[in-house]
Amino acid sequence: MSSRRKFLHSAVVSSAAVLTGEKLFAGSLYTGNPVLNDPIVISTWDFGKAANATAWEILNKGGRALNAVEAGVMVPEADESNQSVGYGGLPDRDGKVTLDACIMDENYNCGSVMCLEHIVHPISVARMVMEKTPHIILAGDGALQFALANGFTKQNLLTPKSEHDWKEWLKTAKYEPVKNIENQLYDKKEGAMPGGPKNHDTIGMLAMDKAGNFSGACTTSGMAYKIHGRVGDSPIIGAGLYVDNEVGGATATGVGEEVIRIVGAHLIVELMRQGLSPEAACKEGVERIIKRNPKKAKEVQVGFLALNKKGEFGAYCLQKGFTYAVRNNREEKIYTAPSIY
Ligand code: SD4
Repeated sequence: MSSRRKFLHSAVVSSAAVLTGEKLFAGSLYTGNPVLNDPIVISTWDFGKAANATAWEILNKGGRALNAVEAGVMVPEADESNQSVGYGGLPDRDGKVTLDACIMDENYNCGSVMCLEHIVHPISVARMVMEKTPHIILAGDGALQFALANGFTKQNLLTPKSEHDWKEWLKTAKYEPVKNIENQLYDKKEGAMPGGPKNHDTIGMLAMDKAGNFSGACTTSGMAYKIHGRVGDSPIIGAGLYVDNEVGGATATGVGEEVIRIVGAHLIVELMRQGLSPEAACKEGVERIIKRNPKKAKEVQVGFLALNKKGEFGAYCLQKGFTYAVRNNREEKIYTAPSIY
């Protein structure tokens, strides 16, 4: 094809795509009328159930979604048996437990901490960044300094169990950062990171309160044995978490690098705005990851979870095994997300 013909051809193809897009979404643009007096909280993985129970106490009394999600995710943060969130999280390759967390409310207010050490509840530091500073993100030593100046206490987060697991990993770990990171991505048999906890992962939580307002929180110790300083999707607003009070919210778990590339949570919220159901939007998100690199997508896990203003929820993931927990007036249940593979 001549370059002029090639140009004309692609121009026709792209205008057809735009037209199809308009047709697809015509008339279904999301209106966002909230459901009132019917609160709901959803969160990633089985351990989300206990976190939801705490969030539910607040929602059921008419409390604010923001307070519910903060209190909810504090449960796994403090649970030392959970080796992928907060206290007891698996360390980076240097043996340091570094935590990532973010929180977002119904007014686009958000706060985030990245690579924070020594603090059991990074989510509360993230909330303080949101409420007490003109900033959104604090990272590393600066985040720690801010936390300590605001009444948080320093604690050793590396439990004997996580230290033991890290030392075992060190026996075979080759210092080849990229390869090692890829090697620990996903163990299809176990549904979790090899050398890491089984079925334990980031907690992302979304809630709608009785007033129909949304908030979300996301907190993690990130990928086990990562390079010191590595930050995943979880504390990045738009990637690991996004909330838009007109539409709903979305959160992510799995290999953060894949989620960041497609700005996953924001993408899913925007797809819901255009009329997709939470599940269909999450599916489109994982398909976007496959489209970029189909070979890589087969080797990693990413799961998305979403909730809209009607109180409808849904999820989708790459590999089998992603579960999420739901609590509302009608049910307290763990669902298994549909997967592509
Ligand atoms: C990260 N998304 O740091 C987080 C960790 C996670 O399964 O969810 N792992 O990339």
